[in-house]
This record gives sequence, C-alpha cells and structure tokens, in this order.
Amino acid sequence: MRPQLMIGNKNYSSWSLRPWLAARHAGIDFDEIRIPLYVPETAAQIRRYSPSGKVPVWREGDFAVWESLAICEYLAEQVPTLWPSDPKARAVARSVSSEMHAGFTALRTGMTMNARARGRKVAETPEIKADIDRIAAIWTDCRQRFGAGGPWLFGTFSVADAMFGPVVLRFVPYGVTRPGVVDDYVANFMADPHLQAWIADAEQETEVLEQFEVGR
Ligand SMILES: N[C@@H](CCC(=O)N[C@@H](CS)C(=O)NCC(=O)O)C(=O)O
Repeated sequence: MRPQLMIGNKNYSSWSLRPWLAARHAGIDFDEIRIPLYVPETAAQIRRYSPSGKVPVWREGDFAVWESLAICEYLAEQVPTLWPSDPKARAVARSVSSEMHAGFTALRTGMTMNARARGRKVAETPEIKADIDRIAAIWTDCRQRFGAGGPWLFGTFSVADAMFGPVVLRFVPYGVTRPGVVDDYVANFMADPHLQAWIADAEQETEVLEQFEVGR
C-alpha cells in the first residue's frame, strides 16, 4: 500500500507544503489526500486520519506520523540525503528547521501563505520586519557556509529548504524583496518544478478563505 499524505488546501496550508516538498524531492511515492480547511466538515475529516486533529499527517496503513518536521525526519530516515551529510552542516540544518517550525509568528500570522495571489500589500510591522531580517540572516549564513554555490541552503535540497518553502509563498504574493541572497533564493525556489506543480494545483482550487486573503 502506498503511503498517504493528508494535506490541507494547497493555496493556504503552509504546514502541508513542507513534507509534501520533502517527499517529492526525495522521490518517495505517495498518494495525497486533500482535506479542505475551515469548513464545517474539516474537523471530523481530519480526525479520521490525524491523532492531533491537524494536517499534515503521513500514513502507512494504521501507522501515522504527524507534525511537519517529524514527517520530514521520518522521510529522511528513508532518504538520508534529505539532510546534509556533513555532521556540522546537518546540525545547522536541523537548527534552522527547528527555528522555522517553532517561530516567525509575526510573519506567519501577518503574511499568510497564499500560493496563487500576487501584488498584495501588507505593512512590514517591526515584528514582521524582524522575522524577515532573521530569515535573511539564516539564508545568507547557510548559503555562504554550506550552499556550495547551488540554489539551495545546503547545496542540494534538504529538509531546511522544505521548511522555508512556505516563506517563499509569502514573499512572492506580498512583494517582499531584499537584494542579494533573499531575492536569489526566492527566484531559485520559484523555478523548482515541484513548487510550480503545487502552485498550479492551488490555482485550480475554488475555495476562498477570507481570513487568509490579506493585503488586497
Ligand atoms: N505544528 C503543526 C501545525 C499544523 C497545523 O496547524 N495545520 C493546520 C493547517 S496548515 C490545520 O490542520 N488546521 C486545522 C485546524 O486547526 O482545525 C505542524 O508542523 O504540522
């Protein structure tokens, strides 16, 4: 039986995008089950699959892994190249992935992910600006020390890139630019065929969740 990844709306579900990108880049076959979020049926549908009541969830029959970063870790057990091979690079990749998983609340709530929107405008409050500055510092440090001149944070695609993918789908719709590493990384990521496939699917979705349509 093929593994299944339960995800939310591709336009809005930033947490779902992370393990989806990791599995696609790792070449792991899976079926995706999309559960539209924040409609009356959502809670009951998610509960059928997810112990935490949230997506994403990775399932292999009765076995479930939940929490985006834990799913990425599980996928990396099968395809170790999802983490850098050098122990110090791997430790830093885990540090920035955990930092992303646990933080950046102002950016995540003020600039909600919107895969298909363009030309939105949200004021960069001091809190949002601080998050953007910290992300810029992380991307610059990782690419300078470990990027090996490639498009990704640690040379080849890693869990760290999967964790920051949804940031790209925040910077693009709200026009967040920073000359240099940030703009370069965003452009590289936007050219990724897997991210493009996700965006194409988001463009086909018909649900509009007003609470996430900010900056119009
Ligand atoms: N920390 C979790 C966050 C998961 C999460 O918040 N998922 C949202 C969708 S992006 C969800 O399931 N919302 C449905 C709900 O809360 O009812 C992770 O990393 O997977």
